[in-house]
Amino acid sequence: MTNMFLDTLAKHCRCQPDKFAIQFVDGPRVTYGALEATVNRTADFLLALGIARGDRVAAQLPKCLPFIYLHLAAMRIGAIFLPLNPAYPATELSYFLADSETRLLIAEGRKQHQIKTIQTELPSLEQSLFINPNECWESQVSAFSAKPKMPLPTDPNQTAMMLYTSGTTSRPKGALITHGNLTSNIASLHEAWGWRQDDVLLHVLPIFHVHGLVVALHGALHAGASAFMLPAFDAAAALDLLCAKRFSVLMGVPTMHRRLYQLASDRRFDLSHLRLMTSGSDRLPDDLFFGYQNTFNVTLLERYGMTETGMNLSNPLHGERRVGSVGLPLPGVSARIVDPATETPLPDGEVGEVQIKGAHVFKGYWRQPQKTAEAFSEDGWLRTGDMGLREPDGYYTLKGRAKDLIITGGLNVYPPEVELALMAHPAVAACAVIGCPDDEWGEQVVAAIILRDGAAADEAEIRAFCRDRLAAYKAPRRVLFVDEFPANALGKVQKAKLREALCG
Ligand code: MCA
Repeated sequence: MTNMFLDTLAKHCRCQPDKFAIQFVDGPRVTYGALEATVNRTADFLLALGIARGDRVAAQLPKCLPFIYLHLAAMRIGAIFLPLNPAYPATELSYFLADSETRLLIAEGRKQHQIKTIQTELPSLEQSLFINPNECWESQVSAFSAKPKMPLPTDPNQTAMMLYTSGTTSRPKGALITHGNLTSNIASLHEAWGWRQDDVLLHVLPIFHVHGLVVALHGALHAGASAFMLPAFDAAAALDLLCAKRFSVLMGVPTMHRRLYQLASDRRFDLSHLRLMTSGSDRLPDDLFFGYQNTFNVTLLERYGMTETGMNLSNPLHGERRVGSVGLPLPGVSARIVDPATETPLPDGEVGEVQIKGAHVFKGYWRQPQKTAEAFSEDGWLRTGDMGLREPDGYYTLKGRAKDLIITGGLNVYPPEVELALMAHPAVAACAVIGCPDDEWGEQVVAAIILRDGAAADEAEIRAFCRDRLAAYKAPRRVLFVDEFPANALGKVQKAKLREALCG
């Protein structure tokens, strides 16, 4: 195995201490030397709080420097870092913290009240630290040692991060990502995408997901490159910055690319100085691929990944970036297409389930041996739940999903989770949640509801009800009241027919 990600980062910190590693817009430039010192101080701070190897450390923070320091510091001392979407309401947060038996939570000061309301449900949560993300973290840990107190983790099987993913049949599961997984994936992307030390990344993604945290931020740090961070995606600010020619890399989801493209309207911008602009987390629509070529003189590089693996397939840096295709297996990644019923490999051109193997594949779900076993075929391939085909020249194309999943703005929403929330409403007799195609978001969450006899509820009330229980992006954008659902002989709702009837 190549040097682990944290070793490579430490090497950059030693060899180029004055180089700019990370800068938030309007914030100070953090050099590699300063990054190393603050991460070490933060690690020492965590040790002083009693955090030990294997403990879960959760952060529910906006995109900010303290988040990055805490993330790297927790991994550095062998703890398991759990990033949480700041949009999670108390009910979801409570589940994640309880299930993971998190010992330490770091959150924004304004969350204090929310945590108090769920504290009794969280016997393992020994400490909650409320911070102001805009205050200088460096001064808060200045009393701690800038010299590492313990060696970096050396066991590639040791868990570095835990990321919750929902499922079609169960509550969200904590995917365990090891130091070896991170190292393998980042080394593979380094090679495939030609990461360079003089790259400057414009970082526009959230950092509580694999895409923004691992693929983009770790990617830049592993290369010894520089990352300029926007705290939230803003198409106008991003386009101004991109035109200023300081940047060489941008990674985004199709909704972001759509907003940039729409902002350009009928103007032309030459962004060809960017050597790499990627798109992922959802399918890149063909019109956007071609629109980008015409408007920005850029051919987007589409790739395919998932939380459990990081990146799997990618269009090439050099060579054909094929519209509608997610490209070829990345270095060190094996892919195959199988018949979902028999799990036997299918010939090129036939649609089946995409399965993946490699050192980047996660080690399992936290305390869910059954779910972990179900995630893999008998011969050890990860069942992605995505359908696709392999073309004779090795390019893969995705062709829908075997699982009931909606992707909106690059975020996964599992209909059963939304349906569970809806069923808690006293007026709802039955419901079905579907994804309707949407130009900007890819898909929109739409709920079809049958009301109980004599009960009344309107769309606004149902949406508000969901938003109290679910992160805003999971709440239905549209609520439609119907008298019945198309069902098969066993009474199961036929979602494909419902989509045909309701998506219009
Ligand atoms: C925000 N809203 C959303 C979403 N984001 N609704 C549905 N889907 C979303 N993704 C809601 C807001 O709560 C708000 O609701 C309304 O939409 C409009 O908000 P707006 O300000 O326009 O949105 P935004 O804050 O600008 O966010 C849009 C976004 C964001 C920038 C596209 O969703 C985003 O950063 N997406 C990237 C997600 C990502 O990183 N995915 C990677 C997952 P209201 O108006 O009702 O208040 S990792 C992964 O998938 C794998 C590993 C992979 O391959 O990458």
